[in-house]
Amino acid sequence: MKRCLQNPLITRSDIPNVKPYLVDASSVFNPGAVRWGNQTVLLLRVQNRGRETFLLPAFGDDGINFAVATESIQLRGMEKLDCRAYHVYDPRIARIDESFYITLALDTDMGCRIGLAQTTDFRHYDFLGMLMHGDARNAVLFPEKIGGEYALLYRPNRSRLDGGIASGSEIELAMSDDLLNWTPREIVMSGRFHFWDEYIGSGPPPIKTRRGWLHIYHGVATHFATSNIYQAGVVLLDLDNPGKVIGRSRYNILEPRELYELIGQVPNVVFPTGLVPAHQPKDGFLDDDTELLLYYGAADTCVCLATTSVRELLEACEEI
Ligand code: BMA
Repeated sequence: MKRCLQNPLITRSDIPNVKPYLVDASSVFNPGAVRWGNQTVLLLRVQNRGRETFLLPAFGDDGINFAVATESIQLRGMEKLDCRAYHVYDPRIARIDESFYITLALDTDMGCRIGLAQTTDFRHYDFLGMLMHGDARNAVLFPEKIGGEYALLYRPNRSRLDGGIASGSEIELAMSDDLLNWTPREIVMSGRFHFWDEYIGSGPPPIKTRRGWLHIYHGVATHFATSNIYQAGVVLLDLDNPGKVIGRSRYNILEPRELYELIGQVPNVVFPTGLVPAHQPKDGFLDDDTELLLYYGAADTCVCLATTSVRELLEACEEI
């Protein structure tokens, strides 16, 4: 992956003061990203000095320079929840037909849950509900139905990392008729203990190529005991049966190397959450030459961009 020379693209100093809660922001990271007309939209995870979480949209036409909105988004319908969501974070955006669906992590008293929101204009957002009941994070929707059903990848939290954070080493597939009621189907992939991706979770929603669904995920290496290393890798899933892995990168494709990735609120973190093709395919399949823009959080402190191509990701998936 090639880091953008303008990295970090968005830092705390780019966040406008949104009185009374969001003044002098502490950090901005893990953005959802999607192309909308001629613009790229980012949905930024922003924290204030109370370590409270806000989601702010940012808009730009060149994929590099963004104007951050002066208001955090409000999710209509959150009051339907029968529990308090302390933090709503790590948005992933999938376009299905003319709607944008946003999968979210919700920190509640029962643990972490997956939430779903919808927008068509990035001004009004509806909270549709919580998906599934168990502790889970890192949910991403496929951008179209597969075999007549919606498809979702998610990562159940069945382990605890040093430091107490709930994590997991399996990405699973669930299917649904209505986007709200999901049936777990199968484990798609597991972490590789002792190597770069011991604990894993989905990054941005998968993208469609003729060879399969390309999916960027994050892997956590814990074997350096005092410091977890968050990296990015890629996997290729079967087009008709997305529970089947066709290829997987042996090496990570992006790891913390630059100072803005090595040092910050949480050191040693690249956390990919948004993937935007530079050109939209006409027939639904991305060509091998298509440039891809990967937006990621660095050290849980700022937003960065690295680029690659469909071809390079497909080649990385042949490493095993
Ligand atoms: C994960 C999530 C992410 C975060 C990452 C690194 O477990 O909580 O939101 O960026 O840890 O701290």
